[in-house]
Amino acid sequence: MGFSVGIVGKPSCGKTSFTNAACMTDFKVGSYPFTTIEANVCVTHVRTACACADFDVEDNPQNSICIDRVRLVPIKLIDVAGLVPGAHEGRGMGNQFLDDLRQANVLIHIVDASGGLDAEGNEVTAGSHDPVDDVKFLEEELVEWMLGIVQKDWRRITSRVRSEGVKLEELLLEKLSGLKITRGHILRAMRDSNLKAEAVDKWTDDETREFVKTLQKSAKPIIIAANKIDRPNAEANFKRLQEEFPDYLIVPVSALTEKVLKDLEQKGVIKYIPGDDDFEVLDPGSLKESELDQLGKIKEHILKKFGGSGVQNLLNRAVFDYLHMITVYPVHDANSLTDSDGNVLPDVYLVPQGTTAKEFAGHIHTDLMESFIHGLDARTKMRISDKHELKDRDVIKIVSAKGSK
Ligand SMILES: Nc1nc2c(ncn2[C@@H]2O[C@H](COP(=O)(O)OP(=O)(O)OP(=O)(O)O)[C@@H](O)[C@H]2O)c(=O)[nH]1
Ligand SMILES: [Mg+2]
Repeated sequence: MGFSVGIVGKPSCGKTSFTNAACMTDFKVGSYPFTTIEANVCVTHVRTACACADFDVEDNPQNSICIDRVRLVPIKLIDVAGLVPGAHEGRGMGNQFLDDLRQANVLIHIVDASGGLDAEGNEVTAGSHDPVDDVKFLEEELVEWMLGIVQKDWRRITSRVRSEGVKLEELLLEKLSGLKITRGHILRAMRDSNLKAEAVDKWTDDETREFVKTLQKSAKPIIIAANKIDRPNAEANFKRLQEEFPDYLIVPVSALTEKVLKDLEQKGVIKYIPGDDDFEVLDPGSLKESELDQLGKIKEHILKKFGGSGVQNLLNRAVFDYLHMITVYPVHDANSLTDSDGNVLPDVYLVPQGTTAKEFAGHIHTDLMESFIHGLDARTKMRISDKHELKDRDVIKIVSAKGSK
């Protein structure tokens, strides 16, 4: 599957709790550091208006789900081992977890906003640790890791650029394509850090680091979950994080709340739609007074106050508002909007804004891109060329020399 989100942060900040709440999985959670060692991988969904409403049709989704004209598009979460300072030098679980993040398009940094853990994830007096430090150190670790990859065989690279005239971006792409880093990312980072590829042998260490930092920001951007917002001190820290990092997307989150509500929804005790700031108790008689009281507190002090538990909202905002991904529906027949089996609007793909019709064909299958002839817009029934930029909720038939989709 295409779109992957890496879940990162120091030990015990709540990565696995967030993942379990989002995916309704049962991976091990613990109040001691390094509960997770091997990465947990699972699937959840982001929610967006479905194209079925535009065409007023009943759909038969295959790779996704449609509920009341809202399309649930699958994304992959990768919950990795906790990150401690010096991880790039092998401390804690070392670099293993970073390698697990190679395929991530974006990272969600789970921060313990209650300030109740030291930098290594050990419990300390609530409020005594400053989460601002966590944000700074995670970025530094990430940059060190990428720098290590970029600078491997650096001398050989610089001399090949200088003496053989090989393009630097090609050599870097070779190293970095496994990290989902594209030529576009590399060229943009060089431009933004004002560095000339031809003069790479003259780049200072600081300049190379600056280049890698810029590359990280566009290729592995970080979004912040101010988690444990249900705990004392967390709200004040959330506000401080916002002040300190005005350019970041920071969302208050209570992974614990989301899991509790989803579990109760699954048992039929409440009606709750993830992302909502409310729920309905279906059978109050089945709950003890104290349980009802607890639910009332959750509603008042978390859902109403912060606009929801934050888990679903964070994922939606990360994908659509922050990364500007759009949804595009490939079909076999642009009139009936079906695949070759007659399913209406069967599949939806998440692609970056600005994706062209030909690039979109490549998202479905490399063959389809290589043999691309033209596209057909199901709304307008107009032909579209390879360079035509797609819009959100476009329904497209791809016509290729090897058949169509
Ligand atoms: N109050 C509160 N506690 C939480 C929340 N999220 C997680 N926790 C608690 O924090 C502790 C650590 O949670 P985990 O999900 O195991 O943390 P982790 O980041 O995966 O930890 P490692 O795998 O060890 O790196 C557990 O005791 C959780 O119950 C939250 O939103 N609110
Ligand atoms: Mg864990």
